[in-house]
Parts: sequence; C-alpha cells; structure tokens
Amino acid sequence: MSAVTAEDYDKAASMEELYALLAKQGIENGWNKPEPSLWPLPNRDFVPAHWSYREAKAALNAAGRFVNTELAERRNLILANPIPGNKYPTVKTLICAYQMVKAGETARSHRHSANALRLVLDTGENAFTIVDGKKVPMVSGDVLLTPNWSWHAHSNESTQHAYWMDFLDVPTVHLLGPMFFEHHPEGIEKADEIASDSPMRFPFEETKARLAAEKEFAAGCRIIELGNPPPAMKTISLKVIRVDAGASFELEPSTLSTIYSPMYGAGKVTMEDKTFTWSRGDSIAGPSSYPQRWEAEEESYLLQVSDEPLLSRLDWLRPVPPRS
Ligand code: GTQ
Ligand code: FE2
Repeated sequence: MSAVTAEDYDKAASMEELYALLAKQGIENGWNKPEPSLWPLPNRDFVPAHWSYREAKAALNAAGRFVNTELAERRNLILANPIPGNKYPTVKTLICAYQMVKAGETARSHRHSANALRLVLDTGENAFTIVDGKKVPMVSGDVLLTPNWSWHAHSNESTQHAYWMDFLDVPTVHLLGPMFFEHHPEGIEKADEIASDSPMRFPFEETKARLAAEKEFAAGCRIIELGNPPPAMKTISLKVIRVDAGASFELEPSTLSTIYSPMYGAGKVTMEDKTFTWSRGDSIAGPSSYPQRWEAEEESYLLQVSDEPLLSRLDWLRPVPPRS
C-alpha cells in the first residue's frame, strides 16, 4: 500500500519531514490540526425557528393540485432548519414535516427503520393510519406512533382533506447508518378492523384528562409523558405540556434537541434573542444549548418531541451553561 516504512520514520530529521511522511500515509497528526476534535461546550450548529401551520396548509393545498400520491410516496413538506446549506434536519437528531392526504385518497404502505409519529391537525371522520394491518383513527389532537419497522399507510375515507405533522428520527438514522426501507407487497395493506384503542394511539381526550389530574411543575403548568411505559419509542420522547392562560415556564439550555407543536392554544416563545408568536399546528425548533421561555395567552397544549431517551441512555443529557 504505502511506500512509507518504519525506517523512513527512523530517519526523519525534522518535524516537516515527519509531517510529509504522515501525509503520504494519509495519517493526520492529532496535535496540530486547524480544527480541534474536542471542544469545551456543544456547538450551536442549529438555530431556533418557527413555521406557521396557516402557510404550511396553503402550501399543502397547492401541492395537492399538482402532486398525487402515485408520484409522491408521501405529500409532505420538510421543515429544514434555516442554517446555510441545510436541506433536511429540523434539529440535529429529528425531522418534522407537514403532510396532507386528500379526501378519498390513500398513501401506500411502507416500513422503515426510522421511528415516526404524527400529530393530527385537521381531519374529517374516517381518516386512518393503517398500522400493521389495523385502521387507527386520526382525530385532531391525537398522537399516533409508527415505530421502527411497523407497516404504515394513510387512508383518508372522509370528505375532507386530512392534515397532520410527522416527526421522525431519520437524522439519527443517517448518523448511525442503520437505514432500511420497504414497500408493502399489497401496495396498501389490507385492513378491516378499526382499532380506536390501539397502543399506537394517544387520543387527545385522554391526554387532556391525564393532564387535568397532574400536579403543577410551575404555576399554571403541567406536564405528562406519552408512552406506556415511557418513552413511547427508543429514540424519541413525547411530552405534552399544558400551560394555563397567562402562565409561563422556562427551560434552561441543555443538550436536548426539541421540536414543539401547539396542539391547542396560542402564545409566545423566546429562545435567547428570538421570539416567536405561535398558535395551533405551528412548528417550533428548539435546538440544543438554547434557553426556552414559553408563555401562553390562552390555555395551551404543547407537544414536545425530543431526543431525550437517546441522550439520557448515553449519559449525554446535560445542562449547557448560557452563552450570552
Ligand atoms: O407518513 O410514512 O413526513 O415515511 C416522512 C417519511 C412521512 C410517512 C414523512 C415518511 C412519512
Ligand atoms: Fe413512513
């Protein structure tokens, strides 16, 4: 392979000669690199960002005029974090997208190693995600899981378009490499049974009742974790925070990457020097190392999607000191 031998190194008479030999072998010295490999605090390579459902819905409606589900495996709009050159992740480990399936339309069955979940925004009656052969109803405010390798299709048997948000751990799969994807041999998997009580479904009514029975963690603020036992999925934590009208809470900067969607309500969030005004169905990226201060103008339910299970399992869930 390399023409460099031990004797060449023995004969090296200067640092320059040593560097030249190393370079010939494609070996980098670890002490004199332009960029260090280790640094004192996490890089802040993603930025806080906000997308409004109102615009996303209009964009999906436009896509509905031009793109059918034959052409598009999924009619989805990916919320890429607005940092230079980024075309994909919403925060470092997670992706968030808006998706629409038109009245009467289906999106075919597939499965993948990436874990996914949906927050249902607007549907008529009889919109379903078919998960492993069962029709799981999609009702506004519901959270539906399609974990690693479960078959899933979307079937909108209502007379209204169905809109929801998808959250997936695909950027984590990209990093670690275990990507697998298959189409279902039947196109859309046959399903007769409606499974309203599927363990893959967290109906909003139950979420609301659980929160009402919960103690406050801050004045007017309550939190629960979805999943039995939590977390619902190996890589993703799902929490719902109820913030009463006029109440607020703060999260110190940490290594967690978070994405939020208000299931109901309206308010503001400040992440360091950025403040966003949000309402139902919006999407907010809360990258690691940024503080968050959430304020509700009316009673609000926030879905928080994060990479907590991954970070805590690896002992990498840590506070990060404020930067500014
Ligand atoms: O609905 O199965 O936004 O597989 C991205 C990938 C949705 C889905 C997305 C997916 C899906
Ligand atoms: Fe999928």
